Amino acid sequence: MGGGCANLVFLEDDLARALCPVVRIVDLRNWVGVQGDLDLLSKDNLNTARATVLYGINNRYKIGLDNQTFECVIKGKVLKGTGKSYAPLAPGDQVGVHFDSSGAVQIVSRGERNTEFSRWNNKRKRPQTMAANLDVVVCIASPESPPFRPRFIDRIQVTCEIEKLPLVVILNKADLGVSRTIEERLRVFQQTGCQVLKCSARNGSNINKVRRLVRKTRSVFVGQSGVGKTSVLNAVLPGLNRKVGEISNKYNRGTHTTRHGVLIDNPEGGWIVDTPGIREFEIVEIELSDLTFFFPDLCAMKDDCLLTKCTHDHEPGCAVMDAVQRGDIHVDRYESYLRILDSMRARTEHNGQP
Ligand SMILES: Nc1nc2c(ncn2[C@@H]2O[C@H](COP(=O)(O)OP(=O)(O)OP(=O)(O)O)[C@@H](O)[C@H]2O)c(=O)[nH]1
Ligand SMILES: [Zn+2]
Repeated sequence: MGGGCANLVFLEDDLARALCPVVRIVDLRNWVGVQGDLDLLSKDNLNTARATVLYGINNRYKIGLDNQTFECVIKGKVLKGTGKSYAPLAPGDQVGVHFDSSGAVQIVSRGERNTEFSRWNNKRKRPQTMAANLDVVVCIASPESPPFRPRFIDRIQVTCEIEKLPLVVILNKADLGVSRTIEERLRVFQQTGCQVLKCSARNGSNINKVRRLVRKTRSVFVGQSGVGKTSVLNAVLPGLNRKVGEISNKYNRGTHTTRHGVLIDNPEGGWIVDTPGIREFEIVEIELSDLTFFFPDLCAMKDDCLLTKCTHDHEPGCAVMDAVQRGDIHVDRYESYLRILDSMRARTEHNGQP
């Protein structure tokens, strides 16, 4: 692993020294799972290092520590303080790992996250973190095969606004042609604070721009299946050669080639998390009345609404609806807002909450 993502703490014996040569004592006190156990950690579990989670499958995790990777499990199977989420760890998480004298490696704690990118897992009714400790989210889309779905990107943007994470929208497969309607919708993303880039993993156009964007940066690539997340990644990091999927002829969409999120080290600094294609993206739980804050274009209008508690879907004197009428807010953005509002209301009713 590059980028100094792993530092050894409480280094005591030769085994740990051999496993991880970088030595730096760090304070683990604010780490989830550590509170109350610090004495135990420092006195008895001396061979503890700090590492980065690369991926996890069925409670088994691959972690990166300097230039090595290790397979490990969570000590006691549960990390204190992480019970309310779909999984305790995500790619990008910083973890404290313990090496015992037999060479076994166990995760004992998780570092506090600076940022996280999460979706709502409707089946398990919990937030599911796709990547942690990010600098930027990169949403990849395509004009065709699969078709452009701007309302999907809106949901990614709302999530980034919630987390205060910058979003870059990349339209891959630009070699297939980009319609005026798509250009117009991309402009809205630009106007609402996102960086927008068109590229083609197939003919290499603008791949150097994507490369510059992710250099020395911690990022996650998200998008529907088949838009070319892995293809862009392969183009940006030559020699990577991750498996690329086929577009199914029957459904004109991807075939979910990437099965779980994986953190990939960037030799030029930083890392990228490649994630599985997402079919439906549900937003994590927020106060219904806060949704407008996460649509910058709607938010700019809302202070002129007649009612302070306006939800902008039926109220008289609604400045947001007026702006949609005038064409100052893109009608499809408003549609997106209404659909999210609906799904959040349905979720609240389902949970039996007021
Ligand atoms: N025309 C064109 N096709 C592309 C481009 N990039 C990728 N593809 C094709 O799109 C298909 C899907 O590519 P992947 O990279 O596997 O897409 P993905 O988004 O990673 O898919 P999942 O892993 O299923 O989420 C493959 O057949 C690629 O060859 C491009 O720039 N132009
Ligand atoms: Zn309103």
